[in-house]
Amino acid sequence: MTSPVLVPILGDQLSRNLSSLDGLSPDNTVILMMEVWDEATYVKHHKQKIVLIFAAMRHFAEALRAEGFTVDYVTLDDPDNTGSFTGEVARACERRAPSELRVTESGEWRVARAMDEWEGRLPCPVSILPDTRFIATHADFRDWAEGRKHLTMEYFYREMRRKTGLLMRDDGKPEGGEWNYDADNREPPKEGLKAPPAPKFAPDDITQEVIALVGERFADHFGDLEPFGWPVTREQALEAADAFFARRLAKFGPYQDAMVHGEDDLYHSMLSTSLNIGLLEPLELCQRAEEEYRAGRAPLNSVEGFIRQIIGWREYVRGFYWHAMPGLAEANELNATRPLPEFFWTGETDMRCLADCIRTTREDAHAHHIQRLMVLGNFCLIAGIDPQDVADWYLAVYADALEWVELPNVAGMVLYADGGNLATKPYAASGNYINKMSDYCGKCRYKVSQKTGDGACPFNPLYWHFMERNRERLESNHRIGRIFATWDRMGEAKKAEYRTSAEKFLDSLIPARKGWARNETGEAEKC
Ligand code: FAD
Ligand code: DLZ
Ligand code: SF4
Repeated sequence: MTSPVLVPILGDQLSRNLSSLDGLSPDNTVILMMEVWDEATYVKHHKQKIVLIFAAMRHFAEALRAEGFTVDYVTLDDPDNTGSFTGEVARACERRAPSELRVTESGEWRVARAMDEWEGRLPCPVSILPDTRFIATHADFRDWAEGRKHLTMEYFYREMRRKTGLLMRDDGKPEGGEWNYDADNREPPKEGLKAPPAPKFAPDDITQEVIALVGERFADHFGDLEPFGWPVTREQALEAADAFFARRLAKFGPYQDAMVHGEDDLYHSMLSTSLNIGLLEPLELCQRAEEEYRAGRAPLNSVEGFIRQIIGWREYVRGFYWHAMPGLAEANELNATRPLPEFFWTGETDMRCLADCIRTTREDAHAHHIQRLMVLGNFCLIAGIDPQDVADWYLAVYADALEWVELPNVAGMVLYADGGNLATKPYAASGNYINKMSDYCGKCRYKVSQKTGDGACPFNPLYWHFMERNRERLESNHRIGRIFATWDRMGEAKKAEYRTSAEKFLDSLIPARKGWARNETGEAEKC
């Protein structure tokens, strides 16, 4: 092969219809895939996340080879591996003397900036192509956001409904007459609520080899290595999607916000890892969901809710990320500076809701949305945890975490660190919300009905402590401002009790030791 086109494919670009592969024939193309130390350690990812990415990359390489493509696959333990995308792309240029390097843009700011340097460093022209796997282009989001005071997701979502035609009637109105059926989707869990299990995929030889590698090289990273059951091929991901549509979609809506001890994913799809690394496409999932509705197998509130998560929230946070970076990574509007507590890594806390969410995170590299938002996130918000500590934790511990989706959720939705550009109000809640939406509180050491003092649910005093601390910033917010009238009506003695209880609890928190999320120096370790 003379002067081929060199196509680097990153670990979250495992899609056959990737823009960089479009129109290329196997005869004159070399595909480059790289397991690199920098990516595996810029935060110390959960062991299962590394297995997921490497195993899916190795399977994707096999599938491309079966089509006749030449794949240069650099494994982590290749003695010449330089440890970085830039180093490996430069080495591949020496090996292959390509006529052109063609790559799909990176999903992450950090890698995109490195890619911008390639043109000047490499001996061939470099084309960086748009990632066409998203429904909204960067320009779509920019145009929509321009001149708006508030970037409310709901209005962006309506644009996406119009653009895709999903759940739209011929007269241009939304199916069923409403855009959003969230009001029907807040059922608390019934006693004994249990969903049909999501499929788990037994690791084949390729995945077993990666599990052994990760066990050896990343032993000090957070999380259980096994059992590992995530889909690592498109076929497995399609099987997981089939199971979701057949068994869970119909009840996805009503129980979307419910939490049950030990029932980790309830009616959620468990498809985020497959979507985020490219095994599934957002539009194909939404079209399947719509078919289930049209065939009468799933109600509109469930189907609309599922579609909104994908063409609404997922597309919106991606647009928001590129709109708000690089500032978003530094944002700290509420001046939160408390270090993340050690129990986020060990799970050792008597707060039963947090312990259960951290357990599922450790066991599965997954927790569902309300666990991430209203238990783990809510705690970080009202306890005033430093946004960078929180972002590192979420980026490290979830198998579906890539910065473009993790950071807007953490800094914007959970912590209000961006000053309310993403969320219209902070999602702060006392123990009452968790008690209503879960079965956690009944067997907790703390009493959810007790507001202050020893034995009171810590969410209760922390909630008021947060409100009082941030009064100046929050009072003018029409969605939350009225809460201060309740505070003002409280007697001084009651207020003092809240303050004392919250401060006593905050003082008891042990900060996480350095080295859980990043190594001590903050630099990627040497391979
Ligand atoms: P389902 O509940 O079945 O939802 C279907 C799909 O909708 C998901 O697979 C996902 O692709 C999409 N989706 C739902 N909510 C969101 C959202 N808020 N933002 C973007 N997409 C959404 N999701 C990630 O994919 N990666 C992350 O790193 C991530 N970090 C998060 C951090 C915080 C603090 C919060 C509150 C949410 C985060 N989410 C993240 C969103 C959401 O929690 C996960 O997408 C979801 O739990 C994945 O499980 P699932 O596939 O069963 O989702
Ligand atoms: C998350 C991840 C990890 C752990 N390792 C690799 C890797 O070795 N090689 C690779 O191509 N991609 C990896 N990824 C995913 C990348 O971090 C992701 O592709 C970039 O951040 C761009 O979005
Ligand atoms: Fe969580 Fe409070 Fe309920 Fe315990 S009582 S489970 S700490 S909300």
